[in-house]
Amino acid sequence: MNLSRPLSRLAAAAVLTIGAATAHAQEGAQLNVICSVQAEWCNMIQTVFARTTGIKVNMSLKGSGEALAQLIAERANPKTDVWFGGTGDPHLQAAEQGLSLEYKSPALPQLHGWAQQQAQQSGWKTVGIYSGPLGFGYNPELLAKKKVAVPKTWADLLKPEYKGEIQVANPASSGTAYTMVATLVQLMGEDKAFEYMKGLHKNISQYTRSGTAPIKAVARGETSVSISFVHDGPGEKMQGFPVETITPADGTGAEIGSMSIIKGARNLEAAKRFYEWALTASAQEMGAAAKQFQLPSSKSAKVDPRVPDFKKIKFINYDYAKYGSSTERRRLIAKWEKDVNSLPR
Ligand code: S7P
Repeated sequence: MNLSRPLSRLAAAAVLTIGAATAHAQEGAQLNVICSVQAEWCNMIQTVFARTTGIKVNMSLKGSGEALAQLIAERANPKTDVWFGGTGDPHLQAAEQGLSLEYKSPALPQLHGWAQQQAQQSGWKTVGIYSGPLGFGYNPELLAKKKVAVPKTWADLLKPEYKGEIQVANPASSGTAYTMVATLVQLMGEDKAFEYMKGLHKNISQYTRSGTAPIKAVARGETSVSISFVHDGPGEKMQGFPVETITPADGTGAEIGSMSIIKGARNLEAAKRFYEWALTASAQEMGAAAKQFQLPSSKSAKVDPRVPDFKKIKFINYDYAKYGSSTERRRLIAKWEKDVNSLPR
């Protein structure tokens, strides 16, 4: 396989830093991973991990909500060993439902507090691998053409000039969209948040299945505004698309992208090895090398200048334990379906 330049550099670094690991390369060993970040990053970790350890990685790409649904369906006969990436709430739900394995990594002290807290809150059944703020993506060219201002607050999105201009994913299938629902409920209180989402519904052109689809639609000029993780913007921009991002001035939430080992994993030793590797700084720096700009959870990982500056963003105090619980997640999604999605637009 022909590796791109950043990939070959990272592969070389990984081979050097995990040089000892190659000494016990596990010929014939395999690992089944559900990967919930974008394809380029998934492909990179698949290639580099296999090169450094000799363990073949069978990778299946799925958004967070879909990944959780697959793990629930596989419960009696798990085919997955590790779930890498995706929003933290469904990882917490998987932990609560006994789908993931308790595993306390010796690398935990090398991670930021929020990543350790995610591990602790799950009873050590998941861990934070990155974080990223929720905000808006917008196409400056389309907005200028339509003479519509850049939205700066959640309230702005209710204005009539955005009618048919906004895309967001469906919270039943997307962890990104569930993060939006949970953020609004915490920011406004539940009653006001649902009134808000009913108003927003009138301006939505499409609820997509995947959380990353709306910002791709913005980048390609199919819609003017998206509700998205803002770290997904720079990668689109690097491909030459006109897309910018902004976080709402009235406050927003953030995901703790997580990783879990699946209970009943058939390749447990390989799963633990992958897990430890994925927590190293060099493995985490592959996100930016793959044009994905979440904040890495390893305190030693280099932070790319395109990673959103968390210090400049007004964050709510997101209650990950409460909004990651199965009961709360199911209740809010059912309420959104009944009270919001069923309304005409
Ligand atoms: O990789 C980008 C990203 O935004 O996608 C992940 C997640 O799978 C989103 O999927 P859904 O919303 O479709 O469930 C995020 O964790 C990640 O930051």
